[in-house]
Amino acid sequence: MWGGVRRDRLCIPPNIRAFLSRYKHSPRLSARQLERALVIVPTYNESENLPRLIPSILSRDERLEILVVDDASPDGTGKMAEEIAAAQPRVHVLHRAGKLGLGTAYLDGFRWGLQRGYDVLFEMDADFSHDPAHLPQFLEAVETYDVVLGSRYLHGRVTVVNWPIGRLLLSYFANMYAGWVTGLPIADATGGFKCFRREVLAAIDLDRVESNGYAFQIEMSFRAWKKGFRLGEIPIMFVDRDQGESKMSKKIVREAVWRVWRLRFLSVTGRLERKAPKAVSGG
Ligand SMILES: Nc1nc2c(ncn2[C@@H]2O[C@H](COP(=O)(O)OP(=O)(O)OP(=O)(O)O)[C@@H](O)[C@H]2O)c(=O)[nH]1
Ligand SMILES: [Mg+2]
Repeated sequence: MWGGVRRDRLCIPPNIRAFLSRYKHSPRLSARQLERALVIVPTYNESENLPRLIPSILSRDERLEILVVDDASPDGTGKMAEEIAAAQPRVHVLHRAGKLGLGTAYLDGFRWGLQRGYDVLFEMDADFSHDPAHLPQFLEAVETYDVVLGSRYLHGRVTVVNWPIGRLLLSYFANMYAGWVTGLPIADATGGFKCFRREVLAAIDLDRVESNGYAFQIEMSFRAWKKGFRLGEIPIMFVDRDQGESKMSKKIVREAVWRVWRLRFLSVTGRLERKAPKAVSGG
C-alpha cells in the first residue's frame, strides 16, 4: 500500500521530525546502568604527563577505565603506556602506526570502546589541561544528559588559566563563530573534555565524521545535536598544558573556519545523515 516506503517518513517532513526530536526526553541513566566508563586519552609525546595522569584518573571512580591511543610517539609514550597497562588491568592501549591526528584517534577509540560494551565514553587530553577532578561531575551529569561537555565559557565566565591572551581570544571568538554558523546551543563548542553515552556514538555514523582538529569537537557535538540527543554543559577549569609540547597549528584553525560552513551545508541539504551509496555488485 505504501509502496515500500515507511509510513512515518511520509507523515512528518524530515525538518519537522528533526526539530521535534531535539526535545525528546533522555531517560535517566541509573547508576546500575552506568557500570563501565572508558576515558579515551589520545597521546603524542606525552611521556612527561602520562605516568601522573593515569593514577589520577583511576582514583576518581572505580568504574573508570582508560584507553590510551598512541600514535607511535617518538618519546616512547606508547611503550610507557604498555608497561602501565601490564600492571593495571583498568588501562588499555591502542597503538597506531604514526601521527594520524586527534580526530581519528578518538574515532578509533570510540570504535574500540563500543565493541567492548562500555556504557559511557570520555574524551580527555593527556596534558592536564583537563583536570581529572572533574570526572565525577561528568559521571553525575551523564545520568541526565546524553552528551556532557566540559565548558570553559559557561554563563559568561571564562575559566581558562595560563593561556596567552591571543590564544584565549582566538578560542573565545572561534566559539562564538561556531555557534553563529552551526546554531549549536552550547557555550563551548571546541572544548575537548566531554563524555558521551554509548547510544550517541552508536547512532552517529563514525565513518562519516570528516574533521580531525578542533573542528572534530564541533562536528561530534553537531551530529549528536542534530540526531536529537540532549547536550549538557558543566563548568570546568581549563589549565594550559603543564609539560610537553603543543600540537596546535594554523592548519587546525583553518580547518575549523571552513568546516563549520560545511557542517551547516550538509545539514540544510539533508546530507549529514545520507546513507553511503550501496556497493554495486559486479560480475
Ligand atoms: N594519538 C594522537 N594524539 C594526539 C595527536 N595530536 C594531539 N594529540 C593528543 O591530543 C591531546 C590534545 O592535544 P594538545 O597538543 O594538547 O592540543 P591543544 O590542547 O589544542 O594544545 P596545547 O595544549 O597547547 O598543546 C593531547 O593529549 C595530545 O597528546 C595525534 O595526532 N594523535
Ligand atoms: Mg592541550
